[in-house]
Amino acid sequence: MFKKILIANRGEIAVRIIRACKELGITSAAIYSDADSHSLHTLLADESYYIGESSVSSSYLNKEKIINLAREIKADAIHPGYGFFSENADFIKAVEDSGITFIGPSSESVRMMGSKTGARQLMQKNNVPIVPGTTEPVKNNDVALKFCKEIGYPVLLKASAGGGGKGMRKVSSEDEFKDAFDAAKREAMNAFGNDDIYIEKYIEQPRHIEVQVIADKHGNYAHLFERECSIQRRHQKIIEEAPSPFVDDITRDNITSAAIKAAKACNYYNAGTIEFLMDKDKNFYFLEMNTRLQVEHPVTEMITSIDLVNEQISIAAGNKLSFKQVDLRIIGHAIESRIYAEQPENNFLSSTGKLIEYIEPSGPGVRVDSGSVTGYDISLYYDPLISKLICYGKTREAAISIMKRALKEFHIAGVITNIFFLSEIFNQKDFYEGNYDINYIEKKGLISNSSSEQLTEMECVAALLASILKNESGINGKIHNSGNHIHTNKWLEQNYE
Ligand code: MV4
Repeated sequence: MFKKILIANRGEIAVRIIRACKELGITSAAIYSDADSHSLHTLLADESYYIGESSVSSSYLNKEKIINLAREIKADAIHPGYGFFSENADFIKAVEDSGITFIGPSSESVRMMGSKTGARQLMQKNNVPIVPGTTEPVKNNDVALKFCKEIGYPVLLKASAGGGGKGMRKVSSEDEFKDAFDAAKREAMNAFGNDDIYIEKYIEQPRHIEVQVIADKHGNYAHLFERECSIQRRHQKIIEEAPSPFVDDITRDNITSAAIKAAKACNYYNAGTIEFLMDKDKNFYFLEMNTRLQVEHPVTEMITSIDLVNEQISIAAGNKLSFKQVDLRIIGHAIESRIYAEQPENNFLSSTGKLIEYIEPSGPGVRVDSGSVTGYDISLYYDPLISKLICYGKTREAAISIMKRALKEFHIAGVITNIFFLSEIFNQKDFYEGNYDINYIEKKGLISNSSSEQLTEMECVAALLASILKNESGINGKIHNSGNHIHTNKWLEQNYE
Protein backbone atom coordinates (compact mmCIF):
# COMPACT_ATOMS: atom_id res chain seq x y z
CA MET A 1 0.00 0.00 0.00
CA PHE A 2 1.06 3.61 -0.52
CA LYS A 3 2.76 5.47 2.33
CA LYS A 4 1.96 8.99 1.18
CA ILE A 5 -0.54 10.46 -1.29
CA LEU A 6 -0.35 13.96 -2.72
CA ILE A 7 -3.79 15.43 -3.30
CA ALA A 8 -3.70 17.69 -6.35
CA ASN A 9 -6.95 19.46 -5.58
CA ARG A 10 -8.72 21.66 -3.06
CA GLY A 11 -12.00 22.13 -1.25
CA GLU A 12 -14.51 19.42 -0.50
CA ILE A 13 -12.98 16.78 -2.77
CA ALA A 14 -9.53 17.24 -1.23
CA VAL A 15 -11.15 16.79 2.19
CA ARG A 16 -12.94 13.67 0.94
CA ILE A 17 -9.63 12.15 -0.22
CA ILE A 18 -7.80 13.14 2.98
CA ARG A 19 -10.47 11.28 4.95
CA ALA A 20 -9.97 8.13 2.88
CA CYS A 21 -6.18 8.36 3.34
CA LYS A 22 -6.56 8.65 7.10
CA GLU A 23 -8.83 5.64 7.26
CA LEU A 24 -6.28 3.64 5.25
CA GLY A 25 -3.34 4.78 7.39
CA ILE A 26 -1.77 6.68 4.49
CA THR A 27 -0.11 10.07 5.01
CA SER A 28 -2.14 12.75 3.24
CA ALA A 29 -0.32 15.66 1.66
CA ALA A 30 -2.34 18.68 0.57
CA ILE A 31 -1.40 21.61 -1.62
CA TYR A 32 -2.82 25.08 -1.08
CA SER A 33 -2.81 28.49 -2.70
CA ASP A 34 -2.85 31.92 -1.02
CA ALA A 35 -6.65 31.93 -1.00
CA ASP A 36 -6.71 28.50 0.65
CA SER A 37 -4.18 29.06 3.43
CA HIS A 38 -6.99 28.68 5.99
CA SER A 39 -9.10 26.17 4.06
CA LEU A 40 -10.38 23.00 5.64
CA HIS A 41 -8.34 20.77 3.33
CA THR A 42 -5.17 22.67 4.27
CA LEU A 43 -6.01 22.22 7.94
CA LEU A 44 -7.02 18.55 7.86
CA ALA A 45 -4.17 17.08 5.81
CA ASP A 46 -1.23 15.51 7.62
CA GLU A 47 1.07 17.73 5.57
CA SER A 48 0.17 20.90 3.65
CA TYR A 49 2.35 22.56 1.05
CA TYR A 50 2.06 26.07 -0.31
CA ILE A 51 1.91 25.82 -4.08
CA GLY A 52 1.48 29.37 -5.34
CA GLU A 53 -0.76 32.36 -5.77
CA SER A 54 -4.53 32.08 -5.85
CA SER A 55 -5.05 31.90 -9.61
CA VAL A 56 -5.41 28.28 -10.71
CA SER A 57 -2.64 28.56 -13.30
CA SER A 58 -0.10 29.35 -10.59
CA SER A 59 -1.45 26.79 -8.14
CA TYR A 60 -3.77 23.85 -8.79
CA LEU A 61 -3.03 23.85 -12.53
CA ASN A 62 0.75 24.14 -12.24
CA LYS A 63 1.84 20.80 -13.62
CA GLU A 64 5.61 21.07 -13.04
CA LYS A 65 5.27 22.41 -9.53
CA ILE A 66 2.87 19.65 -8.48
CA ILE A 67 4.90 16.78 -9.92
CA ASN A 68 8.16 18.20 -8.55
CA LEU A 69 6.58 18.60 -5.14
CA ALA A 70 5.32 15.02 -5.18
CA ARG A 71 8.88 13.86 -5.90
CA GLU A 72 10.39 16.12 -3.23
CA ILE A 73 8.08 14.96 -0.47
CA LYS A 74 8.37 11.31 -1.58
CA ALA A 75 4.70 10.81 -2.34
CA ASP A 76 4.01 7.39 -3.86
CA ALA A 77 0.85 8.51 -5.61
CA ILE A 78 -1.17 11.54 -6.74
CA HIS A 79 -4.94 11.76 -6.45
CA PRO A 80 -6.30 14.42 -8.83
CA GLY A 81 -9.88 14.67 -7.47
CA TYR A 82 -12.22 16.06 -10.14
CA GLY A 83 -11.69 19.03 -12.44
CA PHE A 84 -8.16 20.47 -12.68
CA PHE A 85 -5.78 17.71 -13.93
CA SER A 86 -8.11 14.77 -13.40
CA GLU A 87 -8.81 14.18 -17.12
CA ASN A 88 -5.67 15.71 -18.57
CA ALA A 89 -3.92 12.90 -20.46
CA ASP A 90 -0.68 14.91 -20.72
CA PHE A 91 -0.56 15.39 -16.97
CA ILE A 92 -1.33 11.75 -16.34
CA LYS A 93 1.39 10.72 -18.78
CA ALA A 94 3.88 12.98 -17.00
CA VAL A 95 2.95 11.39 -13.65
CA GLU A 96 3.29 7.90 -15.15
CA ASP A 97 6.72 8.80 -16.56
CA SER A 98 7.87 10.15 -13.20
CA GLY A 99 7.35 6.77 -11.55
CA ILE A 100 4.64 8.13 -9.28
CA THR A 101 1.29 6.30 -9.38
CA PHE A 102 -1.68 8.21 -10.72
CA ILE A 103 -4.84 7.36 -8.79
CA GLY A 104 -7.14 7.06 -11.76
CA PRO A 105 -7.16 5.46 -15.22
CA SER A 106 -4.21 5.20 -17.61
CA SER A 107 -3.37 8.18 -19.80
CA GLU A 108 -4.31 6.01 -22.82
CA SER A 109 -7.85 5.36 -21.59
CA VAL A 110 -8.29 9.07 -20.92
CA ARG A 111 -6.97 9.97 -24.37
CA MET A 112 -9.26 7.43 -26.05
CA MET A 113 -12.34 8.88 -24.39
CA GLY A 114 -11.19 12.48 -24.84
CA SER A 115 -12.07 12.51 -28.53
CA LYS A 116 -15.86 12.40 -28.72
CA THR A 117 -15.90 11.02 -32.26
CA GLY A 118 -13.21 8.52 -31.33
CA ALA A 119 -15.31 7.43 -28.35
CA ARG A 120 -18.40 7.07 -30.57
CA GLN A 121 -16.47 4.84 -32.99
CA LEU A 122 -15.21 2.73 -30.12
CA MET A 123 -18.72 2.38 -28.68
CA GLN A 124 -20.22 1.47 -32.02
CA LYS A 125 -17.60 -1.24 -32.49
CA ASN A 126 -18.42 -2.63 -29.04
CA ASN A 127 -22.21 -2.64 -29.37
CA VAL A 128 -22.86 0.23 -26.98
CA PRO A 129 -25.79 2.25 -28.39
CA ILE A 130 -24.78 5.73 -29.55
CA VAL A 131 -27.02 8.61 -30.63
CA PRO A 132 -27.72 8.31 -34.38
CA GLY A 133 -25.27 10.60 -36.20
CA THR A 134 -21.77 10.75 -37.60
CA THR A 135 -18.81 9.01 -36.02
CA GLU A 136 -16.35 11.20 -37.90
CA PRO A 137 -16.07 14.96 -38.04
CA VAL A 138 -18.08 16.28 -41.03
CA LYS A 139 -15.88 17.58 -43.84
CA ASN A 140 -17.94 20.42 -45.25
CA ASN A 141 -21.30 22.06 -45.39
CA ASP A 142 -22.64 20.05 -48.36
CA VAL A 143 -21.73 16.64 -46.96
CA ALA A 144 -23.23 17.68 -43.63
CA LEU A 145 -26.48 18.91 -45.20
CA LYS A 146 -26.93 15.64 -47.07
CA PHE A 147 -26.40 13.69 -43.87
CA CYS A 148 -28.91 15.79 -41.91
CA LYS A 149 -31.52 15.28 -44.59
CA GLU A 150 -31.09 11.55 -44.11
CA ILE A 151 -31.45 11.47 -40.32
CA GLY A 152 -33.92 14.36 -40.17
CA TYR A 153 -34.04 17.57 -38.13
CA PRO A 154 -33.55 18.73 -35.47
CA VAL A 155 -29.86 17.85 -35.18
CA LEU A 156 -27.19 18.84 -32.71
CA LEU A 157 -23.75 19.98 -33.84
CA LYS A 158 -21.05 19.02 -31.37
CA ALA A 159 -17.31 19.62 -31.14
CA SER A 160 -15.19 16.47 -31.43
CA ALA A 161 -12.80 17.87 -28.86
CA GLY A 162 -15.61 19.11 -26.66
CA GLY A 163 -17.71 17.65 -23.90
CA GLY A 164 -19.82 18.90 -21.07
CA GLY A 165 -22.01 20.91 -23.41
CA LYS A 166 -19.43 23.40 -24.67
CA GLY A 167 -19.71 24.28 -28.36
CA MET A 168 -23.05 22.55 -29.01
CA ARG A 169 -25.58 23.98 -31.46
CA LYS A 170 -29.10 22.83 -32.19
CA VAL A 171 -30.25 23.10 -35.80
CA SER A 172 -33.98 22.82 -36.47
CA SER A 173 -34.07 23.09 -40.25
CA GLU A 174 -31.94 23.09 -43.37
CA ASP A 175 -31.89 26.89 -43.76
CA GLU A 176 -30.43 27.34 -40.27
CA PHE A 177 -27.64 24.92 -41.02
CA LYS A 178 -24.86 26.95 -42.62
CA ASP A 179 -24.75 29.73 -40.03
CA ALA A 180 -24.91 27.22 -37.19
CA PHE A 181 -22.17 25.08 -38.71
CA ASP A 182 -19.84 28.05 -39.20
CA ALA A 183 -20.53 29.33 -35.70
CA ALA A 184 -19.97 25.88 -34.14
CA LYS A 185 -16.65 25.62 -35.97
CA ARG A 186 -15.54 29.05 -34.75
CA GLU A 187 -16.59 28.30 -31.18
CA ALA A 188 -14.87 24.93 -31.16
CA MET A 189 -11.66 26.49 -32.49
CA ASN A 190 -11.70 29.14 -29.78
CA ALA A 191 -12.54 26.74 -26.98
CA PHE A 192 -10.48 23.66 -27.90
CA GLY A 193 -8.07 24.75 -30.63
CA ASN A 194 -9.72 22.21 -32.94
CA ASP A 195 -12.72 22.90 -35.14
CA ASP A 196 -13.83 19.34 -35.88
CA ILE A 197 -17.63 19.12 -35.70
CA TYR A 198 -19.82 16.04 -35.78
CA ILE A 199 -23.57 15.62 -35.98
CA GLU A 200 -26.10 13.87 -33.78
CA LYS A 201 -29.82 13.52 -34.00
CA TYR A 202 -31.32 15.83 -31.37
CA ILE A 203 -32.96 13.79 -28.61
CA GLU A 204 -36.08 15.53 -27.28
CA GLN A 205 -36.59 15.93 -23.53
CA PRO A 206 -34.10 13.31 -22.50
CA ARG A 207 -32.97 12.40 -19.03
CA HIS A 208 -29.33 12.32 -18.02
CA ILE A 209 -28.53 8.93 -16.59
CA GLU A 210 -25.01 7.78 -15.83
CA VAL A 211 -23.54 4.51 -14.65
CA GLN A 212 -20.71 4.29 -12.12
CA VAL A 213 -18.15 1.70 -13.12
CA ILE A 214 -15.01 0.52 -11.43
CA ALA A 215 -12.26 -1.85 -12.53
CA ASP A 216 -8.94 -3.07 -11.23
CA LYS A 217 -5.67 -3.63 -13.08
CA HIS A 218 -6.33 -7.39 -13.24
CA GLY A 219 -9.27 -7.17 -15.63
CA ASN A 220 -12.12 -7.30 -13.08
CA TYR A 221 -14.99 -4.94 -13.84
CA ALA A 222 -18.09 -3.97 -11.87
CA HIS A 223 -20.80 -1.34 -12.08
CA LEU A 224 -22.38 0.39 -9.11
CA PHE A 225 -25.74 1.06 -10.75
CA GLU A 226 -26.94 4.39 -12.10
CA ARG A 227 -27.34 7.95 -10.97
CA GLU A 228 -29.79 10.40 -12.43
CA CYS A 229 -28.50 13.95 -12.88
CA SER A 230 -31.23 15.58 -14.95
CA ILE A 231 -31.79 18.47 -12.53
CA GLN A 232 -29.25 20.90 -13.92
CA ARG A 233 -28.97 24.41 -15.19
CA ARG A 234 -26.65 25.38 -18.05
CA HIS A 235 -24.77 22.08 -17.68
CA GLN A 236 -24.22 22.72 -13.98
CA LYS A 237 -25.72 19.81 -12.06
CA ILE A 238 -27.79 20.83 -9.05
CA ILE A 239 -29.46 17.66 -7.76
CA GLU A 240 -28.39 14.06 -8.34
CA GLU A 241 -29.97 10.88 -7.08
CA ALA A 242 -29.43 7.13 -7.03
CA PRO A 243 -31.12 5.04 -8.15
CA SER A 244 -32.97 6.89 -10.92
CA PRO A 245 -36.74 7.02 -10.33
CA PHE A 246 -37.17 6.45 -14.09
CA VAL A 247 -35.11 3.28 -14.51
CA ASP A 248 -36.82 -0.10 -14.09
CA ASP A 249 -35.02 -3.38 -13.42
CA ILE A 250 -34.81 -4.48 -17.06
CA THR A 251 -33.57 -1.10 -18.26
CA ARG A 252 -31.05 -1.14 -15.40
CA ASP A 253 -29.72 -4.51 -16.55
CA ASN A 254 -29.36 -3.22 -20.08
CA ILE A 255 -27.77 0.15 -19.32
CA THR A 256 -25.30 -1.24 -16.78
CA SER A 257 -24.25 -4.00 -19.21
CA ALA A 258 -23.66 -1.34 -21.84
CA ALA A 259 -21.59 0.65 -19.35
CA ILE A 260 -19.35 -2.34 -18.60
CA LYS A 261 -18.84 -2.84 -22.34
CA ALA A 262 -17.84 0.82 -22.63
CA ALA A 263 -15.32 0.53 -19.81
CA LYS A 264 -13.84 -2.64 -21.29
CA ALA A 265 -13.59 -1.00 -24.72
CA CYS A 266 -10.99 1.46 -23.44
CA ASN A 267 -9.18 -0.99 -21.12
CA TYR A 268 -10.34 1.04 -18.20
CA TYR A 269 -9.20 0.73 -14.65
CA ASN A 270 -10.12 2.77 -11.53
CA ALA A 271 -13.46 4.58 -11.07
CA GLY A 272 -15.27 6.03 -14.08
CA THR A 273 -18.70 7.05 -15.27
CA ILE A 274 -20.53 6.37 -18.50
CA GLU A 275 -23.02 9.12 -19.35
CA PHE A 276 -26.17 8.28 -21.27
CA LEU A 277 -29.18 10.16 -22.56
CA MET A 278 -32.47 8.33 -22.05
CA ASP A 279 -35.55 9.20 -24.06
CA LYS A 280 -39.22 8.93 -23.05
CA ASP A 281 -39.36 5.31 -24.23
CA LYS A 282 -36.32 4.43 -22.14
CA ASN A 283 -34.04 4.04 -25.15
CA PHE A 284 -30.57 5.04 -24.01
CA TYR A 285 -27.59 6.37 -25.91
CA PHE A 286 -23.94 6.73 -24.95
CA LEU A 287 -22.93 10.39 -24.59
CA GLU A 288 -19.43 10.39 -23.16
CA MET A 289 -17.28 8.80 -20.51
CA ASN A 290 -16.00 10.71 -17.50
CA THR A 291 -12.62 9.24 -16.69
CA ARG A 292 -12.51 10.49 -13.11
CA LEU A 293 -14.22 10.41 -9.73
CA GLN A 294 -17.30 12.59 -9.98
CA VAL A 295 -18.77 15.27 -7.73
CA GLU A 296 -21.91 13.18 -7.21
CA HIS A 297 -20.13 9.93 -6.26
CA PRO A 298 -21.52 10.03 -2.68
CA VAL A 299 -25.06 9.04 -3.74
CA THR A 300 -23.63 5.84 -5.18
CA GLU A 301 -21.62 5.23 -2.02
CA MET A 302 -24.76 5.58 0.08
CA ILE A 303 -26.84 3.04 -1.86
CA THR A 304 -24.05 0.47 -2.29
CA SER A 305 -22.01 0.91 0.93
CA ILE A 306 -18.87 0.95 -1.22
CA ASP A 307 -16.28 3.61 -0.40
CA LEU A 308 -15.26 4.69 -3.89
CA VAL A 309 -12.20 6.69 -2.89
CA ASN A 310 -10.89 3.92 -0.69
CA GLU A 311 -11.43 1.54 -3.62
CA GLN A 312 -9.69 3.92 -6.07
CA ILE A 313 -6.60 4.02 -3.89
CA SER A 314 -6.56 0.26 -3.44
CA ILE A 315 -6.91 -0.31 -7.20
CA ALA A 316 -4.11 2.15 -7.98
CA ALA A 317 -1.90 0.23 -5.54
CA GLY A 318 -2.47 -2.88 -7.65
CA ASN A 319 -5.05 -4.67 -5.51
CA LYS A 320 -8.07 -6.49 -6.88
CA LEU A 321 -11.55 -5.06 -6.44
CA SER A 322 -12.63 -5.66 -2.84
CA PHE A 323 -16.02 -7.00 -3.99
CA LYS A 324 -17.67 -8.83 -6.85
CA GLN A 325 -20.62 -7.70 -8.92
CA VAL A 326 -22.87 -10.31 -7.28
CA ASP A 327 -22.11 -8.83 -3.86
CA LEU A 328 -23.70 -5.52 -4.83
CA ARG A 329 -27.28 -4.53 -4.28
CA ILE A 330 -29.10 -1.21 -4.24
CA ILE A 331 -30.24 -0.54 -0.70
CA GLY A 332 -32.27 2.60 -0.06
CA HIS A 333 -32.24 5.89 -1.93
CA ALA A 334 -29.81 8.81 -1.86
CA ILE A 335 -30.12 12.37 -3.11
CA GLU A 336 -27.44 15.04 -3.32
CA SER A 337 -28.00 18.78 -3.37
CA ARG A 338 -25.18 21.06 -4.38
CA ILE A 339 -25.07 24.16 -2.19
CA TYR A 340 -23.62 27.00 -4.26
CA ALA A 341 -22.66 30.56 -3.38
CA GLU A 342 -24.85 32.11 -6.05
CA GLN A 343 -27.90 34.30 -6.46
CA PRO A 344 -30.83 32.41 -7.96
CA GLU A 345 -32.81 35.62 -8.08
CA ASN A 346 -30.08 37.46 -9.93
CA ASN A 347 -29.51 35.08 -12.82
CA PHE A 348 -27.44 32.76 -10.59
CA LEU A 349 -24.57 35.23 -10.48
CA SER A 350 -21.79 34.11 -8.17
CA SER A 351 -21.97 35.47 -4.65
CA THR A 352 -18.57 36.15 -3.10
CA GLY A 353 -17.62 37.06 0.44
CA LYS A 354 -16.59 35.75 3.81
CA LEU A 355 -18.61 32.94 5.38
CA ILE A 356 -19.52 34.90 8.49
CA GLU A 357 -21.42 31.92 9.73
CA TYR A 358 -21.39 28.38 8.42
CA ILE A 359 -23.36 25.69 10.26
CA GLU A 360 -24.07 22.33 8.65
CA PRO A 361 -27.09 20.10 9.09
CA SER A 362 -26.66 16.64 10.56
CA GLY A 363 -28.76 13.92 12.14
CA PRO A 364 -30.21 10.70 10.73
CA GLY A 365 -29.66 10.14 7.02
CA VAL A 366 -27.53 13.23 6.51
CA ARG A 367 -24.02 13.41 5.06
CA VAL A 368 -22.28 16.68 4.27
CA ASP A 369 -19.15 16.73 2.09
CA SER A 370 -17.68 20.19 2.31
CA GLY A 371 -14.46 22.15 2.37
CA SER A 372 -16.10 25.15 3.98
CA VAL A 373 -15.58 26.59 7.44
CA THR A 374 -16.74 29.77 9.15
CA GLY A 375 -14.37 32.56 8.15
CA TYR A 376 -13.54 31.14 4.71
CA ASP A 377 -13.55 33.66 1.91
CA ILE A 378 -15.52 32.53 -1.13
CA SER A 379 -13.70 34.15 -4.04
CA LEU A 380 -14.00 34.15 -7.79
CA TYR A 381 -10.83 32.10 -8.16
CA TYR A 382 -12.56 28.74 -7.74
CA ASP A 383 -15.82 26.85 -8.14
CA PRO A 384 -18.56 28.44 -5.95
CA LEU A 385 -19.55 25.07 -4.42
CA ILE A 386 -19.94 25.54 -0.65
CA SER A 387 -20.94 21.99 0.19
CA LYS A 388 -22.74 18.88 -0.92
CA LEU A 389 -25.68 17.74 1.14
CA ILE A 390 -26.36 14.04 0.69
CA CYS A 391 -29.50 12.56 2.23
CA TYR A 392 -30.17 8.88 2.51
CA GLY A 393 -33.41 7.07 3.32
CA LYS A 394 -35.03 3.71 2.98
CA THR A 395 -37.17 5.07 0.17
CA ARG A 396 -37.02 8.05 -2.21
CA GLU A 397 -39.85 9.70 -0.29
CA ALA A 398 -37.90 9.34 2.96
CA ALA A 399 -34.77 10.79 1.34
CA ILE A 400 -36.75 13.80 0.12
CA SER A 401 -38.20 14.42 3.61
CA ILE A 402 -34.75 14.26 5.13
CA MET A 403 -33.44 16.61 2.42
CA LYS A 404 -36.14 19.21 3.10
CA ARG A 405 -35.46 19.05 6.82
CA ALA A 406 -31.67 19.20 6.39
CA LEU A 407 -31.77 22.14 3.97
CA LYS A 408 -33.56 24.16 6.65
CA GLU A 409 -30.84 23.34 9.16
CA PHE A 410 -28.13 25.04 7.12
CA HIS A 411 -27.15 28.43 8.48
CA ILE A 412 -24.94 30.28 6.06
CA ALA A 413 -24.25 33.97 6.33
CA GLY A 414 -21.98 36.25 4.34
CA VAL A 415 -22.84 34.97 0.89
CA ILE A 416 -26.14 34.32 -0.85
CA THR A 417 -26.82 30.66 -1.52
CA ASN A 418 -29.15 28.55 -3.64
CA ILE A 419 -30.62 26.77 -0.58
CA PHE A 420 -34.07 28.31 -0.92
CA PHE A 421 -34.07 27.50 -4.63
CA LEU A 422 -33.23 23.87 -3.86
CA SER A 423 -36.04 23.69 -1.29
CA GLU A 424 -38.46 24.93 -3.93
CA ILE A 425 -37.53 22.03 -6.20
CA PHE A 426 -38.05 19.49 -3.42
CA ASN A 427 -41.51 20.96 -2.83
CA GLN A 428 -42.60 20.41 -6.44
CA LYS A 429 -45.14 17.70 -7.13
CA ASP A 430 -43.48 16.61 -10.37
CA PHE A 431 -40.10 16.29 -8.72
CA TYR A 432 -41.71 14.22 -5.98
CA GLU A 433 -43.24 11.98 -8.62
CA GLY A 434 -39.92 11.60 -10.42
CA ASN A 435 -41.40 13.41 -13.36
CA TYR A 436 -38.57 15.50 -14.81
CA ASP A 437 -36.00 15.74 -17.61
CA ILE A 438 -32.93 17.85 -18.43
CA ASN A 439 -35.10 20.89 -19.22
CA TYR A 440 -36.85 20.87 -15.85
CA ILE A 441 -35.33 24.03 -14.32
CA GLU A 442 -35.75 26.12 -17.46
CA LYS A 443 -39.30 24.91 -18.08
CA LYS A 444 -40.40 25.37 -14.50
CA GLY A 445 -39.12 28.91 -14.28
CA LEU A 446 -38.80 28.39 -10.55
CA ILE A 447 -37.23 31.76 -10.29
CA SER A 448 -39.50 34.75 -10.07
CA ASN A 449 -37.67 37.23 -12.20
CA SER A 450 -38.63 40.16 -9.99
CA SER A 451 -35.00 40.91 -9.51
CA SER A 452 -35.75 44.57 -8.83
CA GLU A 453 -35.86 43.80 -5.14
CA GLN A 454 -32.25 42.80 -4.73
CA LEU A 455 -29.86 43.57 -1.99
CA THR A 456 -26.27 43.72 -3.01
CA GLU A 457 -23.92 41.47 -1.16
CA MET A 458 -22.56 44.44 0.77
CA GLU A 459 -26.05 45.51 1.79
CA CYS A 460 -26.74 41.99 2.91
CA VAL A 461 -23.61 41.80 5.01
CA ALA A 462 -24.25 45.28 6.41
CA ALA A 463 -27.76 44.26 7.38
CA LEU A 464 -26.48 41.12 8.99
CA LEU A 465 -23.83 42.98 10.96
CA ALA A 466 -26.38 45.54 12.03
CA SER A 467 -28.63 42.82 13.34
CA ILE A 468 -25.78 41.22 15.24
CA LEU A 469 -24.83 44.57 16.74
CA LYS A 470 -28.45 45.06 17.76
CA ASN A 471 -27.91 41.87 19.79
CA GLU A 472 -30.30 39.68 17.89
CA SER A 473 -29.59 36.00 18.12
CA GLY A 474 -26.73 35.11 15.81
CA ILE A 475 -28.38 31.90 14.68
CA ASN A 476 -31.73 33.45 14.01
CA GLY A 477 -33.41 31.90 11.04
CA LYS A 478 -35.07 35.20 10.25
CA ILE A 479 -31.73 36.81 9.67
CA HIS A 480 -29.72 34.49 7.58
CA ASN A 481 -31.25 31.12 7.23
CA SER A 482 -30.87 30.81 3.53
CA GLY A 483 -34.14 28.90 3.57
CA ASN A 484 -35.85 32.26 3.84
CA HIS A 485 -35.82 35.13 1.40
CA ILE A 486 -33.28 37.21 3.22
CA HIS A 487 -32.22 39.48 0.44
CA THR A 488 -35.30 41.45 -0.38
CA ASN A 489 -36.02 45.03 0.44
CA LYS A 490 -39.00 43.91 2.46
CA TRP A 491 -36.67 42.09 4.72
CA LEU A 492 -34.50 45.15 5.02
CA GLU A 493 -37.43 47.36 5.95
CA GLN A 494 -38.50 45.00 8.71
CA ASN A 495 -35.12 44.39 10.20
CA TYR A 496 -32.95 47.37 9.50
CA GLU A 497 -34.07 50.68 10.91
C1 MV4 B 1 -27.44 15.97 -26.47
C2 MV4 B 1 -28.72 16.45 -26.14
C3 MV4 B 1 -29.76 16.10 -26.97
N1 MV4 B 1 -29.53 15.35 -28.07
N2 MV4 B 1 -27.26 15.22 -27.56
C4 MV4 B 1 -25.03 18.32 -23.06
C5 MV4 B 1 -23.75 17.99 -22.42
C6 MV4 B 1 -23.10 17.02 -23.31
N3 MV4 B 1 -22.43 16.03 -22.54
C7 MV4 B 1 -24.17 16.44 -24.14
N4 MV4 B 1 -25.33 17.25 -23.94
C8 MV4 B 1 -26.49 17.01 -24.63
N5 MV4 B 1 -26.36 16.24 -25.71
C9 MV4 B 1 -28.29 14.93 -28.33
N6 MV4 B 1 -28.08 14.21 -29.43
C10 MV4 B 1 -28.86 17.23 -24.99
C11 MV4 B 1 -27.75 17.52 -24.24
C12 MV4 B 1 -27.97 18.32 -23.07
C13 MV4 B 1 -27.79 17.80 -21.79
C14 MV4 B 1 -27.35 16.51 -21.58
C15 MV4 B 1 -27.16 16.03 -20.29
C16 MV4 B 1 -27.44 16.83 -19.20
C17 MV4 B 1 -27.88 18.09 -19.39
C18 MV4 B 1 -28.06 18.61 -20.67
C19 MV4 B 1 -28.51 19.90 -20.85
C20 MV4 B 1 -28.69 20.40 -22.11
C21 MV4 B 1 -28.40 19.61 -23.23
